[in-house]
Amino acid sequence: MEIGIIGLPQSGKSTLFEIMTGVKSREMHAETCVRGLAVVPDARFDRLAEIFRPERVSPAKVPFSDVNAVGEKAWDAVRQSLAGAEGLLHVVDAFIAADVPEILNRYRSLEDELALADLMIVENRLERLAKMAKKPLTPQDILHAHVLPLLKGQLEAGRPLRELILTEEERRGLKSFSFWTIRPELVVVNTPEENPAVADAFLREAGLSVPAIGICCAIEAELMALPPEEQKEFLESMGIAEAAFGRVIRASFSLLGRISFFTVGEDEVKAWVIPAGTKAPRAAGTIHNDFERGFIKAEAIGFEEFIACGGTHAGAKAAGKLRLEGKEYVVRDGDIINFRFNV
Ligand SMILES: Nc1nc2c(ncn2[C@@H]2O[C@H](COP(=O)(O)OP(=O)(O)OP(=O)(O)O)[C@@H](O)[C@H]2O)c(=O)[nH]1
Ligand SMILES: [Mg+2]
Repeated sequence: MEIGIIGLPQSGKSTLFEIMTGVKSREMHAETCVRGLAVVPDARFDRLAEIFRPERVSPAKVPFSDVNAVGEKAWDAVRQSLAGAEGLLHVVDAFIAADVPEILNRYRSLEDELALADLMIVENRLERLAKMAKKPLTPQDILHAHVLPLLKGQLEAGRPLRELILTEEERRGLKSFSFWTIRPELVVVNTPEENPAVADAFLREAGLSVPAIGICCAIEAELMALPPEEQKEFLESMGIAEAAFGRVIRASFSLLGRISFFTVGEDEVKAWVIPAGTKAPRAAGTIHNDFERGFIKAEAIGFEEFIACGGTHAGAKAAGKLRLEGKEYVVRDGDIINFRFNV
């Protein structure tokens, strides 16, 4: 689970990465790829931490990667560094080019490059497959021979691969190619300080098929440079309720189809990150293998209900709201869970 930051040179990638993760990527010239974790803002988590006042808090985090690459080999470095990234965050510079057609041009110029890179991989593989026609084919070869022409058509039509409807098996079979346009993408429009509304105009007019958010990295960087107690004042003076980078992190988190459930107690309040649709035993396994192996039941309650019951397990139990869920239970976002297991 990782999100790779991409964008044209000098679009504000490292600035955004630094705001979100606190890792000073621009000072780390020697490192081609800088990784950092961003805390996912979650009011429910904060509330639970307030209630339990635990020794440790462990909120959900999203890993981001920022590539510092210049020169001729930059593209290769980006490709290699981000091969394992599950999702992409595309930063589009709108802080100099503040009119919509030009912003769109910038967005498209990188998207076209990504699609072209994917097309080259597809064509290479198809050529190699054609050459081995007389040799015995592996199941992987057969899958590729069957699916890749479909991908080729899609890319030639100027459409990203993520729009194709593929089976799980096909997706798995294509994984090793690390295609750019098959991965989920979030667009971040980096707006000029004096015209934040240009992002809205862009989002209205561009007709993107992927989620997008406008943010002014320069303002947010200023904000993050302040001591925490002054940050709130700064936001209020700008008439903003929440820093926009928090929304970017949250959107990145849902981009990857992740949800979180909570474990609570006086020692620790922790948000556990799982793919949406995960059943209780697998979710228990993220805490410890033994929890999955010896899974008996999940004692679960939704966050809202927990609060409605006075924010205690005793209250929840008395109200009959503590559910005992079995192996087939699909964990919901915001569940507070206590696993019963036996090994
Ligand atoms: N005015 C303005 N300048 C910005 C903004 N965000 C970034 N910059 C400036 O743009 C320049 C590039 O920012 P970076 O964050 O290093 O951009 P980058 O995409 O990481 O650049 P490369 O890694 O060199 O491709 C820096 O001089 C920043 O100060 C913004 O929102 N507004
Ligand atoms: Mg950079």
